[in-house]
Amino acid sequence: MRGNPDHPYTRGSLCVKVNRYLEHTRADDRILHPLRRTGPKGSGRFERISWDEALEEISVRLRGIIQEHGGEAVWPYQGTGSLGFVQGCEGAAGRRFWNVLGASRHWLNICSTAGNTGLTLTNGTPGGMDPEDFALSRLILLWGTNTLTSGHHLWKFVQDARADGAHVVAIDPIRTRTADQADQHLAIRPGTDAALALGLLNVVLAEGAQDEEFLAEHTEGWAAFREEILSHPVAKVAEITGIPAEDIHSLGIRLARTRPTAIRATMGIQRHAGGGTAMRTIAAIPGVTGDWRHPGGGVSYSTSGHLRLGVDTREDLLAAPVRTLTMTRLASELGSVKCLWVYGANPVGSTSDTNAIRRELRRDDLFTVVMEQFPTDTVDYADIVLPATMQTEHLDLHAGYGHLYLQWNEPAVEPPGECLSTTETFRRLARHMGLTEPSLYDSDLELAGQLLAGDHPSLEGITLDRLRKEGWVRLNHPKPFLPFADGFPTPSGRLRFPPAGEAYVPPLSVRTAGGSPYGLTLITPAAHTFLNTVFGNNPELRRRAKEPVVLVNPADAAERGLVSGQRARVHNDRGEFLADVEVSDRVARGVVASPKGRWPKHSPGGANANAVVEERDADLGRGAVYHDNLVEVSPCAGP
Ligand SMILES: Nc1nc2c(c(=O)[nH]1)N[C@H]1C(S)=C(S)[C@@H](COP(=O)(O)OP(=O)(O)OC[C@H]3O[C@@H](n4cnc5c(=O)[nH]c(N)nc54)[C@H](O)[C@@H]3O)O[C@H]1N2
Ligand SMILES: Nc1nc2c(c(=O)[nH]1)N[C@H]1C(S)=C(S)[C@@H](COP(=O)(O)OP(=O)(O)OC[C@H]3O[C@@H](n4cnc5c(=O)[nH]c(N)nc54)[C@H](O)[C@@H]3O)O[C@H]1N2
Ligand SMILES: [Mo]
Repeated sequence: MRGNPDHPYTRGSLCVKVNRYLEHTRADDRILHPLRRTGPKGSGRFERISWDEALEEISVRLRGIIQEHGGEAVWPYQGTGSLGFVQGCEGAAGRRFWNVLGASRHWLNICSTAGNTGLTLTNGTPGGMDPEDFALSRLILLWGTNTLTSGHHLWKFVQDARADGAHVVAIDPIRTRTADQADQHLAIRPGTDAALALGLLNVVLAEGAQDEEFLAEHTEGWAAFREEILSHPVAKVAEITGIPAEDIHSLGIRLARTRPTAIRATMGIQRHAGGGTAMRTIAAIPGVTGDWRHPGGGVSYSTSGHLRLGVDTREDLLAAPVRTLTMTRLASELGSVKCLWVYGANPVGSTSDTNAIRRELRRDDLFTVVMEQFPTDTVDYADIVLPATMQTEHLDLHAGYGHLYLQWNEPAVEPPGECLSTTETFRRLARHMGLTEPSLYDSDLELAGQLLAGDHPSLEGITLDRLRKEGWVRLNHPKPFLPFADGFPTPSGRLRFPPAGEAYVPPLSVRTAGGSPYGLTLITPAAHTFLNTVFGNNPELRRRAKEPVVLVNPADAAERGLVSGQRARVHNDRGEFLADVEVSDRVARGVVASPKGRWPKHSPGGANANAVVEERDADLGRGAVYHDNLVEVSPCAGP
C-alpha cells in the first residue's frame, strides 16, 4: 500500500496512521468470528459462535423487543469509523433495514454540526473554499485547526502559497506543531474566536478596507453587523481573547491590506459553548473584505456542502414517524432504549461522560450488539459481537470533507475469517428475519450506482464506469473554484451577517465567572498517532504515542505543585483520567490539553479524557463541547 503521487490532493503522501493500515488489517487482536458474551457486561469475555447462531439470537431478541416496546426502543448508533457512502455513516448504511423495523433515528452530531450550522446561517452552506486554492492565497489564517496533525495534505498548498510570499498565522490556544511552522502564533483564550473576528474587522473598518461593492451586492444585515464590529475595539477584544492588542491590530492591518486572504477553520474551533457562533462570525470576514471574489480567498471548513450524492435511505419504508436519538447524548438517552446497535463507533472511547455511559451499558435489560474490527472498550459491553470488514476488504465510495474528489474503493482482498461488510451483514439479517422489502437486498454495486444517480450539478459527467476506471474523479466544480462569486445559497442569495447581539457567545470558563471549583479549561484535540480511537490498539502507534500527557502552563503547575513527568489526576465531578504532567508554555495560563483517541483499557486508570467531558450542547446545531470543560489537575498520591 502506498500513496498515489498522481492524486491532486494527497500527491502521494500518507499520514503516520494510515501508513500502518495494512499491518492493522492483519493485527493479532482482529475480531474474526461472531461472539457471544459469557462474562458480566464490561468484562470482555466471549465465546465464539456461528453467524447462524448470531443471526438467530439477534432476530429473536429484536422481534421480542419490538413487540413489547415498539421499534423506537432500538437505537442504531452509527459512528464515523467509516465515512464511506456505501458502508459508512455518510450514506447511513443499514438505515433501510432500520426503517423497515421502525427503529429510532440516530443523529450523528458528534463531530461538526455546530460549525455546519453556524456557517449555514451565514453562507447558506457549510461548503466554502476549495482547499487547493490556498496555494493562491497571500495571507493564510490557520484558525482552530492543527493542519499538520489532523489534515496534513493541506500543508503542501500552504507551502506553495508561502513560496509566493504568503504570511501564515496560527490562531490556537495551544502552540501546536502547526503553530511552530507558522510565521506567527496567536495564543487565543479558548472559545473567544468570534470576539477576535470582530476585533480584526474593527481594524479593517478603521482602515476603510471593507469591500463596499461586495457588501452592497452580496450581503444582508450589514448596518447592524457594522455596529457590532464598531462596539468591539481592539482593546476590548484583547481583554476578551487574551491576545495582546498590538498583535490584534497588526493582524487586522494585514487582513485589511491582503487580498486574497484564506481562512482555514476546522472542527476544533466549534467544540465550545459558543462554537457554532464562532464559525458564523468568522464566516462574516470574507463578506466584509470581499475575499469571495478572489481565487484563494474565503473560508474553508468542510467541502461536504459542495457534493450531494443520491443517498436513498427509503424513508417511505417507515410505517409511522419515529423519534431521533442524539449521538452525544448516549448516556442520558439510553434509558428508554432496549437494544443498542453500535457500528463504526466506539462510544466508550469517544463519547462524552464515559462513566455515565458505562453505567447504562451495564443494564441487564439492554441488548447490545456491536459490529467491530477490534476488541474496543465498547465491545466489552456487547451481548453479541459481529466481525466487520476493513477498507481493503469491502467496496465503497468515498468523498472527502477536505477536498473535492470522489474516490472509488474496490475490495483488494477477501475478508479474513468470517468478517462481513456492513451492507452484507444487514442483507443477511434481513433474510434471516424473512423481510421481503426488495431494496434491502440491493448489492453494493447497485447502491453505488444509486449514489451517483443523484441530479446534483457536482455529479455531472461522473458515472460508475468512469469512477471505477479512473479511481478518483474531481467533482464538477471549476478550478480555481469561486463558490460565492455570484451569490450565496441563502433564500435571498446574499451572505447573512450575524444579527446584533448574536455574534459572540462566551465559553464555559467565562459563564461560570470563577464560580466553579475547577479552574482549568481542558482541550482534547486530535492525537497525531490515532484517528479518533481507530489505531488506539496498534502497538507501534501506541509506542510512539507514549504515555498520555497533560500540558500545564508553568504558573498553573507551580500553584498546584506539579512537575514534569509526574503522574496526575485530571478530574471534575464526572470523573477523572490519569496523565503525565508536561509543564509547558505551549499552553496559556488557565488552559490544559490532553489529546483524544486513547483506548480507556490501554490507559492508566482505565479512562481517557472523555471521563471528564460533559454531555452538553454547543450553542448551534447541538454540537459537542469537547474543548470546553473545566477540570482540576492534582498530583497522584503514591507511586
Ligand atoms: N491525526 C488525526 N487526524 C485527524 C483526527 C484524529 O483523531 N487524529 N480526527 C479527524 C476528525 S474526525 C476530525 S473532526 C478532525 C478534527 O481536527 P481539527 O479540526 O483540527 O480539530 P481538533 O484537533 O479538535 O482541534 C484543532 C485545534 O483547535 C484548537 N482549539 C481548541 N479550542 C479552540 C478555540 O477555542 N479556539 C481556537 N482558535 N482553537 C481552538 C486545538 O488546540 C487544536 O490545536 O480531524 C480529523 N483528522
Ligand atoms: N474528548 C474528545 N472526544 C472526541 C473528540 C474530541 O475532539 N475530543 N472528537 C470527536 C469526533 S471529531 C469524532 S468524529 C468522534 C468519533 O467517534 P466514533 O464515531 O465513535 O469513532 P471512533 O472512536 O473512531 O470509533 C470508530 C470505530 O469504528 C470501527 N470501524 C471502522 N471502520 C468500520 C467499518 O467499516 N465497520 C464497522 N462495523 N466498524 C468500523 C473502528 O474499529 C472503531 O472502533 O469522536 C469524538 N470524540
Ligand atoms: Mo470528527
